[in-house]
Order: sequence, then C-alpha cells, then structure tokens
Amino acid sequence: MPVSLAAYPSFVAPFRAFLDRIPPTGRVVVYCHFDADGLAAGALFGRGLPRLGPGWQVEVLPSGKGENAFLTPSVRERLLAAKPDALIVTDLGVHAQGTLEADGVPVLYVDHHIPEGQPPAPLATVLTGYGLDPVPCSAWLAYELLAAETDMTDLQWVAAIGVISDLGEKADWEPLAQTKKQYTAKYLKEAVALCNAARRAGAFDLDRPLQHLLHDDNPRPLAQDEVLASYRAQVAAELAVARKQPPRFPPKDLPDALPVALVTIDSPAQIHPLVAQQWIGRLPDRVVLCANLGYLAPGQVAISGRAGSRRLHIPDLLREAFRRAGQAPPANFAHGHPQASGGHLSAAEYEVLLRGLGLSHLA
Ligand SMILES: [Mn+2]
Repeated sequence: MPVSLAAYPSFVAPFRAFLDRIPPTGRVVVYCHFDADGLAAGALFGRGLPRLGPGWQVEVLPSGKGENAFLTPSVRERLLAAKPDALIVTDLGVHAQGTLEADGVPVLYVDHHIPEGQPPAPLATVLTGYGLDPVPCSAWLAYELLAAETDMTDLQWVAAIGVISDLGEKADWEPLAQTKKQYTAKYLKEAVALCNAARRAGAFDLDRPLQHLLHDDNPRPLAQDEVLASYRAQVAAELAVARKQPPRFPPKDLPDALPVALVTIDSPAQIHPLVAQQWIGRLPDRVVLCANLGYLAPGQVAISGRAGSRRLHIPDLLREAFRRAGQAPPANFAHGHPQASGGHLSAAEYEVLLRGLGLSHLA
C-alpha cells in the first residue's frame, strides 16, 4: 500500500514547533548526508523552508568524507561558523551526543537510521522513520513534513531521487508512480546514478549535484550533466578493478569463527559499499566486509559491511570482533543498519578488528 504523511500525523506538530523557534529573519543551516537521499532531503529543506518563512536564510551543507555529525569535532566548528539560529540534520543518524544543542541552537533531526540515544532535550527534535513500516527514507520524510505546511508538488522529483536511491523504483511512497510518469523514470534514475557518482568519485564534488537539486525545475539537466557523467565513468573504472579482488575468510579450522568474508581494495573512490554488496549474493551466510585503504587520508581504513540475510547483524558482529580482541570499538564505528554498517578505522584499530575476526593472517 502506498503511504503518505497521513500515516505519521504525530510528526506534524513537532515539526511546526521547531519552525516556530526560528526568528522571522533567522538563519537555518541544513546539514545533510552526501548521498542522493541526503542531498535530496537537504535540497527539499533548502527550497521548501523559504516558502514557509520568506525572511529566513537557508544554507545547505553536505557532510564531508569520513565525517560523523556527532563525533567529529570539526563538524561543530563548521556548523557554528555558518551562524545558525536553527539547524536541521538529515540522513546522518541520531545520537545521544547531539550536535549544537549545547551551543543553544534548536536542532531538528530528520532521519531513518537506527537511533543511538536521544540528543539533549529540550533543544533537540527527533523525527525518525526508523521503526515505521515501511521505513521512509530522509528525502521522503523531508518532503512529507514540508508538504504538510505548503505546496511542494513541483519538487516531488527531488524527493523521488532520494526515494529511488534508498528504496528503489517500486518504493511505497505515494507520489512516486505519478512523479515517474511526469518527469520520465529514465531521467530520475539517471539523476540518482549521477548524484551517487559525485560522492563516490575521487573528486568528491557534492556541489555540482546539489546546485542542480536546489535550482532546476526537473531532473533532466542533472541527468545530462557531462561532468557528472565523467565521475560515473571514473567510478566504473575503479569498480572494474576492485571487483576482481577475491574475498578471504577466517581459517577453516578456527573454532567458533564469525561468519565473515573480507575483500581488501585500494581506491580513491567510495566503492567499498558496492564491492561488499556485490558479494552478498554469492556469500549469503556471511557478513561481507570491504576494506578500502585508499579512500581516506593515509593510515585510515574505510570499511563497509553488507549482509544478505536478516539473521546476520553487522553492528553486533563487528562489536563482537572487537570484544574478542579485548578492545572497545571506536565510538564512531559500526553504526547504521543491521545489514549495512561499517565505518572508519586507524591502521592500528583495523589490525585489532582483523584479529577479532580471526583474519590476522591477512594483515
Ligand atoms: Mn538515507
């Protein structure tokens, strides 16, 4: 059954209460995840909020490589430098640590990942799709929150880019079928692919897709952007190399081994999630981890885990590995979804993880 905001009336009043805290000529900063869903959610707030508060100045800031909204100290500095009277954090999780609450800024979280605690009251408002059925993605929620306040129908295509990216072309979002018809499914799909190519490519150029999402009146200019197409070609070339790396396993005779496989790559592109994903069909009973040694600064390892079975829980498995190695996992590690998790580790922490997984013979 297709679903609209009618399914979550309890979100409307807290959203309104957050808006009521913004002064008439206030500055609103929207801090969004850098993927297609996050950029689309950010752009929806970037375009929708001025319709609600014509005096508001709204700035959309995508997250950086390897950045955690709650635990990376430079994030707070960057957000404060934008002098927000109110902050929206979207598609970046929800964490007890909070973001700018201690600085006196009201913060609205619009998200769908597993929440990790409640950010500090009374300045935090949390609207999460996690636990709903179906779980709406961030762009879907952003759209429905704004559409409860004002006409957003001309921006359904922006929301559709987030929905298709996170939930697929057959997602249960009510306006999706009509939006595909109106704007052509082909252009929407292409726009999704190019938004994601922008954050995957070594150039990490988020501004280009964001400007399209903030200013265009249909998905076609984004879908036909040649610079974005060149990013996609770079990512495809990197992926073709990485796909040839074979997965490796704990030794067969290891007692009580965790159900894991590891693929190691060295690429500037954010392809580690794709590489992990490609193996889960062939390794349905294992958590597949892809470790990318070339994505972050030297000495940092980006790790993506994917699992094909709901019986596998990646955050639990990763935490268990650290426990077996006798160390606590870094705070920033193993968040996300039961079947999609990972994070960033120092070289030393990576060795600890390999040891806990019974993979130290690969270090
Ligand atoms: Mn998302």
